Amino acid sequence: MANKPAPDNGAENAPVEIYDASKITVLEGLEAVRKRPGMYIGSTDVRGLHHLVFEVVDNAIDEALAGACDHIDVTIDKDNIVTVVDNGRGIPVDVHKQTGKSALEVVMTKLHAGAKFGQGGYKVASGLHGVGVSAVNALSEWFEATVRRDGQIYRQKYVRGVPKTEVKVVGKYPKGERSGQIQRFYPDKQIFKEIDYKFDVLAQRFREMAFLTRGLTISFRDERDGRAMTFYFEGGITSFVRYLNKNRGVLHAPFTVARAINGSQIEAAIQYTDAYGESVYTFANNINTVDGGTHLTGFRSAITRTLNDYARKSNILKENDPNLTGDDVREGLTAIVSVKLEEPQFESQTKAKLGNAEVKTQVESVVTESFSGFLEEHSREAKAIIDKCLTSARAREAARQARDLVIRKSALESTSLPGKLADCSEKDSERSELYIVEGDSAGGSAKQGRDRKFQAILPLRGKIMNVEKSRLDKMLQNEEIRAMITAIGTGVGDGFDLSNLRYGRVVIMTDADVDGAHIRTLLLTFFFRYMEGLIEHGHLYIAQPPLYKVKAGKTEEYIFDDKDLEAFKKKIKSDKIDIQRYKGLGEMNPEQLWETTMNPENRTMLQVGLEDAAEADRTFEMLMGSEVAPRKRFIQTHAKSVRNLDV
Ligand code: 0RA
Repeated sequence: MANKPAPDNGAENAPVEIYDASKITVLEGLEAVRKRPGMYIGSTDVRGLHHLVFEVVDNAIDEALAGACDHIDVTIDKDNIVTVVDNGRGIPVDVHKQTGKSALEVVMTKLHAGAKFGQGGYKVASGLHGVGVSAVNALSEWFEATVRRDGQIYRQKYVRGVPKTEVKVVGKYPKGERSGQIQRFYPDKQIFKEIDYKFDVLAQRFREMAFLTRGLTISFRDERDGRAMTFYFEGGITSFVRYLNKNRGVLHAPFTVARAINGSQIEAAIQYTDAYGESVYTFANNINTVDGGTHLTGFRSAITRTLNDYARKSNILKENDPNLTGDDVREGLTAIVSVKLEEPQFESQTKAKLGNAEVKTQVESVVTESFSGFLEEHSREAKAIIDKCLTSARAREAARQARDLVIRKSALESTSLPGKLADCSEKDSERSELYIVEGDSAGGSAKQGRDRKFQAILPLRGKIMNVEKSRLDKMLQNEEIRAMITAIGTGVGDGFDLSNLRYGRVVIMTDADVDGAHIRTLLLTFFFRYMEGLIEHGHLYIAQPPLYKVKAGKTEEYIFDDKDLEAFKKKIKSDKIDIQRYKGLGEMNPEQLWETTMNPENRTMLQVGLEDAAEADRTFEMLMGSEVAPRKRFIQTHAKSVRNLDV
């Protein structure tokens, strides 16, 4: 740092540091990040925190996509320091002509500077918000960048984005060892309220990245609790599809295609199962495009066209049979579509939807050509797939008839809401809430405890458990479910209309035991598949009743999980703690239920989101699907928590 005398600016104790013009721009750039972190990383909660990790890992993945790196190690140490090591080429350290600074310093301190240095190849678009590693640097109390390149080890350190050292040679590494980059940082507590990374969230994303980058190994170690996982998938997206279908009955071995076309790289893996849902996930430059886009459109039309053409040619579909519809060919379809583009265009800030028009035709032609070739060469598999589509078509027709019946019935009954519903007096849906409560006795407590002005109660009997193994379509014929649909008012499936929603909040309130969890999963899956709009627009919630009431002397508290119970025991240090465990909602009297779970002033509720549809889908298939073994395994691996819930 320059050490000239301070200019006379009239102030006593003026700062000694002198900023030359270039440094001022650097500071301005990164100061903007610190002033409005949300604009760069979305938020400063745990998501924003994870964003920092993803941003740094994405940079290493770009290096892997360029073919220069095949190992990435991520470590969170006991003090919450994150270290990301890769064996790529290392960020160049030579002096960058425009700025007179080391390229490393420019990449680390200038917003959006990274891309300029990349030569060719596809970019992960530097994470969701495209901010680059300099934003991570700005939001870190300290950052240490180490480069292994040309036999030398270079290092530069930063504090809140400002260089604290020059780029210095700190050592040599032996000939024959790999070059690479080591990024170490500690998120700034002035920015992040809490530093508590979630292992599962990070691991899931690393797994996804490893699937999407064939041959890449990502090792993840969490030294806070010693957990560690390594992801490497020789099969790339073929392995991804196998993973998604692990708990499903498959109709054939996965089919995969990978082809370059007009500068785009198109990959797809397809495998049909005997499940009823569709599990198609799309990616553009490794970004999970949850809202689909042109690659998904191209893929879907290729599948529909190819299966219809084949079914006609092979005479499985006769002259007078109608074509298979898009819905018919999507049932039981598991697929990954991954495209890599030099200039991806995303339609929203969140990058959830791909916009490049040319990609539709590219995906469509690659998939049509290769998938029809697969069907020609595998007639047995082709027949199994088309039979499945025909069964789906028939089931859909039967379901449509059943649904019509429900809708006709509910139209007839439209003036009469279900008898068990205890409605509220508030008619404005923005201010009203519907509690869906498991069991009559809990329903009774909720009815007495509620604020009848804005809270309605619909008790459900345990009976819906009986339909768990059947198709969700059958659920529509269940009386309890029909009462729920009528009370909510929106209708289901294609007939869903949010403007008819009768309650702004629909709250699932079940017991904290195994049956309660079961019913909750079932209801969530029902909402996910038939009233997705309810979740998408944030109207679905899960109530959080307390697990315990504890008393020690005059202190009395409600406790919501075992972690808090331990904390309470530590805090009180008395032998005489009276712990009452609530097994079911029915054990609480109406006042307690209101106080702890329903009163907006005290309660916490979980808002249900559409995120992680892949994992939710997997869990549902596992719990509800036809394969018994994985369900057993799931119950065994969760036996501990199940026992805790049950005592
Ligand atoms: C710019 C140019 C080159 C590599 C990199 C950046 C690079 C960035 C990161 C970020 C994490 N790990 C990284 N590894 C490399 C290419 C340099 C060359 O051509 O040798």
